[in-house]
Amino acid sequence: MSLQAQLESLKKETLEKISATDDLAQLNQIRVETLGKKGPITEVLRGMKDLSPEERPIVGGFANEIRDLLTAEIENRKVSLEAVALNNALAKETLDVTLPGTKVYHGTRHVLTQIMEEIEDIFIGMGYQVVEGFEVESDHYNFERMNLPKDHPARDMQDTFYISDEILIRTHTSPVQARTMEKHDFSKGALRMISPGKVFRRDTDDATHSHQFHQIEGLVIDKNITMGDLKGTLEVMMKKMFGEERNIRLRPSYFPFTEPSVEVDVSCFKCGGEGCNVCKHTGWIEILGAGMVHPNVLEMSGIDPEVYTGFAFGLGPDRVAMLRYGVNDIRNFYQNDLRFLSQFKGE
Ligand code: FA5
Repeated sequence: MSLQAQLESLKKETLEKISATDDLAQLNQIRVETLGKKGPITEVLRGMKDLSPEERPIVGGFANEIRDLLTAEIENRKVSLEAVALNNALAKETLDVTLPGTKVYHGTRHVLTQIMEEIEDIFIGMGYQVVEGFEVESDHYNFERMNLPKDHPARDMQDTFYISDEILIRTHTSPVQARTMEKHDFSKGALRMISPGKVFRRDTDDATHSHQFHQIEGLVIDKNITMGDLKGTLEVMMKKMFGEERNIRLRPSYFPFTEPSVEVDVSCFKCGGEGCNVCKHTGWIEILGAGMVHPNVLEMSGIDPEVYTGFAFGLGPDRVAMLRYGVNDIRNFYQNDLRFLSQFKGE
């Protein structure tokens, strides 16, 4: 067979193979086999030296023509096979951008933090400063400066966790009173502060008691402060927290650091005072302890009780939250169950 005839049949055979394949790897194989260094076309071109000078340009031209033709055909086939592969991939991996996205879970501040910040805002609005105290306190500030000397029987009301004889974790936020009073400069005006924070007691946990809970201490000292100021202040706070229709009542009580002392009740949020299971059929719910600051407490902090008077209160925000949301067990606040906590979304 002449060289031209060989090339002609190679061309025909290769064109058939190109159109028969639908696989890119196989197409590449055809290219290497036909046009590669060891392929038949290179072979023909190499054998040209044995041809007569007349034949050489004719065969050479023909071989080049076939090589160019096959190169172009392989390239065309490659482009169309790639387009098919791309279309198949697009069809398979279709993404519906109109489907709803995956929701990102947003946490919220703890319900007790929300309540405490709300109470802070009410008092900030009345010109109070917010003071932070220490959770680890000394016996001196927690008890003695609150008019509870060592061996005072009223210490039993607040049994606690001692770290040493003199160091304990505080049983109430009242030590912040003494720490703030002794630093206050009365030439700059009245002392008005609240102090929220954690407190600890050796109480047995039940539906309304936890060994760790929160308090918000309040203290106002100036000339001519009376029980009327205390009552008015608490009334404003309660109405803001529980609604305008709420009333409060003051009952005589005893705290060593206030004289006189009161327990403050709020009219029941559920029955409005009629009596129900929430208020134990009394129409009232106890929410805080308060009173006029005892002259001994003022004196121990270097304040003259003949010139200055003041009131103080200690409020339990855990109980406020229970009343506000109708939570019937205080322990829910401390068990970190998201099914419970995530109900309080905050504003
Ligand atoms: C005191 O702790 C006083 N320091 C409050 C005070 C301050 C009186 C300033 C006068 C002047 P009491 O022990 O009653 O008082 O606690 C105050 C409030 O804390 C209670 O009304 C209640 O709301 C809350 N409380 C007390 N014990 C617990 C407990 N174990 N778990 C949850 N809340 C409690």
